[in-house]
Amino acid sequence: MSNAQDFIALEEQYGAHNYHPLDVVITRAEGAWVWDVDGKKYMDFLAAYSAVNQGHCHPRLVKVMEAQMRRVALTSRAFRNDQLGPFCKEICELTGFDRVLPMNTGAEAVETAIKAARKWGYTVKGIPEDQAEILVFAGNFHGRTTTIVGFSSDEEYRFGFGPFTPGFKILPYGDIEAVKAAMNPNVCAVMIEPIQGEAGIVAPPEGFLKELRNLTTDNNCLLVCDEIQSGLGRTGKLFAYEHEDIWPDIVIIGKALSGGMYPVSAILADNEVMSVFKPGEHGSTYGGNPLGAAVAREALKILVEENMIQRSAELGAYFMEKIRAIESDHIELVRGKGLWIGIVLKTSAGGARRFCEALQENGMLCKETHETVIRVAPPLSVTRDDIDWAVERLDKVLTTL
Ligand code: IF1
Repeated sequence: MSNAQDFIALEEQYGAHNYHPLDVVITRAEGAWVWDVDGKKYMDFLAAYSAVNQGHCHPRLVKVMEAQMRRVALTSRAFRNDQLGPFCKEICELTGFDRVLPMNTGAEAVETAIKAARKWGYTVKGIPEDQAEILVFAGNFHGRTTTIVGFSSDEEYRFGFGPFTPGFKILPYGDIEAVKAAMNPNVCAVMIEPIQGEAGIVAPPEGFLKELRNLTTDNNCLLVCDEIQSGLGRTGKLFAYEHEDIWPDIVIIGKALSGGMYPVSAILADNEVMSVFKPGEHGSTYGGNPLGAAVAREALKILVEENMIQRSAELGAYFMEKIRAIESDHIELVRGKGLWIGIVLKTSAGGARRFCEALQENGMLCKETHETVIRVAPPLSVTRDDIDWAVERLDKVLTTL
């Protein structure tokens, strides 16, 4: 079988229709580039929602995966393995946290953070049983489990999936007064994306995270940062919360933790919080397995050794400047941090999807978000020449369509 239409037809006939992807059928990838089944080459400006920050099929990751798969891939946590310990040590040294708890998908790590926060609320803070509250923000995206979609503010994600887990309150993103008003002794945590991805690469007002940190400290509750998409170099820092120089109580990571090879997620926390988990109280068959631990170790090393965090900061600033210079009547504003840029279109532009389709024609794969935002988030291995190439095409599409 070779024709793209055949592959699409199979998916349409036998797959659930829970997505509406661009009709590009990818068969191969390398670094910032992907190839479709007809041999056409594209620059990947989504990077699997930041899971391939290190670039597609990074040779070092492929090598480690291969070698580890031949040795041992899965032991379960009933036994120990020789990759988990080194992984824990290395990630703690890199991030500065005391401890790590590995899981697999992002949503699982979010669930883990929710469990940690609640348990901390009951066992350390002394919240009465089943009364713990977690404050979250409108526009959030933390995953797709029934608990998580229950506190989404987006009907598309939640409609028809109830009844939902109680204990969450949704507040306007970036509104410190709203958080103050919602504070009460039963609040165990505030959970936030330091920059909201799905909402369209939206940052809270400057100083908000710092105020939120102070407020949570003053009210004896935890600050939980979901860095699944914003973390591991995407915004030009290891973690997006570093832009405001704060220290969260729990950090949730996933996606690029394995450089796109295999799902690996985790939460990071200091001793006081992480020690709420006792043997048997939480876990997962695959979480902390030797294959995942080995690939995550290498993925983190690549970020550091290939200066990807600094590249994100520098090339992101360069890219943003170039995009801002595009003279198009369709552009409302350009926002973002590092190599995470949202081109917000005016309502008169007729939606971002048609621009993404035109960019696809021109060899660039982008994914719109919230109808009006073109999301630009290439692998952090992207070069200045790649960016110049992309800007030319963005300019063409945004000025001629
Ligand atoms: C899909 C969005 C991005 C995340 C944050 C947790 C998770 C995600 C901040 C859950 C996942 C993904 C999932 C993917 C599309 C995507 C997405 F548009 F839906 F919102 F990236 F912008 N926290 N984000 O961004 O992690 O369980 O998926 O590993 O189609 O659901 P997961």
